[in-house]
Amino acid sequence: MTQTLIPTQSSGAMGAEPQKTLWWEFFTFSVDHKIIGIQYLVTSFVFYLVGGLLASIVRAELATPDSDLVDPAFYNSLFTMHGTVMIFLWIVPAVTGGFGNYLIPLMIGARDMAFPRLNAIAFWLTIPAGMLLMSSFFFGPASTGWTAYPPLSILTNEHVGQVIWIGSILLVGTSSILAAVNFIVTIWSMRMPGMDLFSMPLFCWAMMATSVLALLATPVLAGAMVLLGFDLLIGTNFFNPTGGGDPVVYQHLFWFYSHPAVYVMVLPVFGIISEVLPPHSRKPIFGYKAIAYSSMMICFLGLFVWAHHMFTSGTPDWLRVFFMVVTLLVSVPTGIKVFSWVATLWGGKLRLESPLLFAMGFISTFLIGGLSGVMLGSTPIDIHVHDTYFVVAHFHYVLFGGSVFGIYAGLYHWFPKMTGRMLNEFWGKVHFVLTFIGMHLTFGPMHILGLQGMPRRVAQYDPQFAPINVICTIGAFVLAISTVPFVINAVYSWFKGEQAPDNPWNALTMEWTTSSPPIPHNWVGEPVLLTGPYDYGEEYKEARKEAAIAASQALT
Ligand code: HEM
Ligand SMILES: [Cu+2]
Repeated sequence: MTQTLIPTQSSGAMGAEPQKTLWWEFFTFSVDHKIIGIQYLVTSFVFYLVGGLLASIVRAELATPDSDLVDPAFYNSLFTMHGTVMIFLWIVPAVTGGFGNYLIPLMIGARDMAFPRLNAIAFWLTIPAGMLLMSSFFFGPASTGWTAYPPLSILTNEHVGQVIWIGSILLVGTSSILAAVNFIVTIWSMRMPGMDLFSMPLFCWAMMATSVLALLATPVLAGAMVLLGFDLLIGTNFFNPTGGGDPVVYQHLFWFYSHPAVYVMVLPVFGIISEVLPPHSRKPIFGYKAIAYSSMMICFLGLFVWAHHMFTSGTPDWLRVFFMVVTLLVSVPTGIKVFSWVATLWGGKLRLESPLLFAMGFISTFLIGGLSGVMLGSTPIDIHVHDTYFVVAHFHYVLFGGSVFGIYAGLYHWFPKMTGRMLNEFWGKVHFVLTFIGMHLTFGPMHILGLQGMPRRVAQYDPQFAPINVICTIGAFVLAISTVPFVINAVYSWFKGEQAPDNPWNALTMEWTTSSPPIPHNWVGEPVLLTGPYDYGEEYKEARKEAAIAASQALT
């Protein structure tokens, strides 16, 4: 692939000798944000495979109405561990720790994160957290759902597994808090000269909103976990109704974190999409400020919607109305984003390669998840389909169609920067098609199952639901297979792929102005800002030419 002269925003390090990271460095306590970012991405992807394996067993069990593959008690553990691994060990670390760490310093022209050692500590907390959680398979893993509602979670037979589960959540929570502090300080205080808040890439806005949310909400989860741990271990009665405790208080504390956690899982992905669309459609992003402000609006509103998970928990009517209204309001900033993305694509010169395909897959599936979310947000509908497969369909459209598609878009887009190699495009397309089909086949029919009344979290079900469940299970196996071309492509390309140019997509954000992979400390000399992050298309042609001349003069 040839390097055309799109101006670099910076004068430093285009064509500099790339950073050669030796394989063993990925296993060290490195303080380099790029190594830490890749450590997060690879580790969390391994956990994704674990979570996917658990999901496959769950779906295999559900291929028939009887509980014939695993016993029902173990089935409970399987979906509990699946949900926990997917959220706490895959999506959250991948989108924040992975992409956040790798990209933020590069995008704002900084040499590293504000607190590199804290950064390494945050990463190295996730490994023991994951191993701890996995170790519970030897003792009887937690089986009370990823929500661990008391009184069930205090009275569970899987006492040890539940305690391990709490310990593991506390470790990943601590890691999240440390990472959030680091992101906020870095974005706020380490931007390069000339880059004000409104000229930084939208991914940075998204990470700012995410980190504020994580910082405000995670300590509340930690509090809930500690109290639950006390109830379990030393017999306190915070949540135990027989001792005068209140289980509903747990639900409030849990969802005060866990609804924002949904935004922690999708806001960074919104950021990724805003970075992927402009270079691959050769158009400026539509509505920069609208997208930036809508991230902050989602961050703010997202803190006041948690009790929409508790419409059937005896919540008083006036409070249900409040939470319903705020929940529906969240669709405004989200709609603004979707509108802006579609408007960015509109009339663009679309380069229909894997990054853009996954980004468009994201927009379409996330939209469906958003619409079923609006339905669930209205109290009467939620009361009707609460705890049915409709809810399972909804959150997988958001988390799989949203987060996972976005992560893949980001991986295909930045893989050349991270490794200095191109991914194979043909296998990328195969991966996309299989994932897209598998995703809709698995989760689409679950809407119908839910509306027909099939409850979630059950190993056995009424035989009338069998045909649709077979479709979902086939879809899940297509999804499992879809990962194979990606894994092979990624591993092969990392070692043997076509050499990547510094800027294969002719993109304008700062990370593309240094070598692929970037040199240690990212730039030789001071990086200089020459164009806005999204100055694509005819209207900026002259400006880009001038910037190119200025850049080449600065180099000589
Ligand atoms: C890889 C394909 C996936 C398949 C086939 C799959 C399938 C399932 C199934 C069958 C359940 C059980 C539903 C129930 O009985 O309530 C479930 C639950 C769940 N899944 Fe997935 N899932 C997949 C990916 C994901 C991803 C990417 C996430 C991201 C966070 C996720 C998060 C969850 C959560 C939070 C639960 C709820 C667990 C609970 O009820 O405690 N899943 N999934
Ligand atoms: Cu929610």
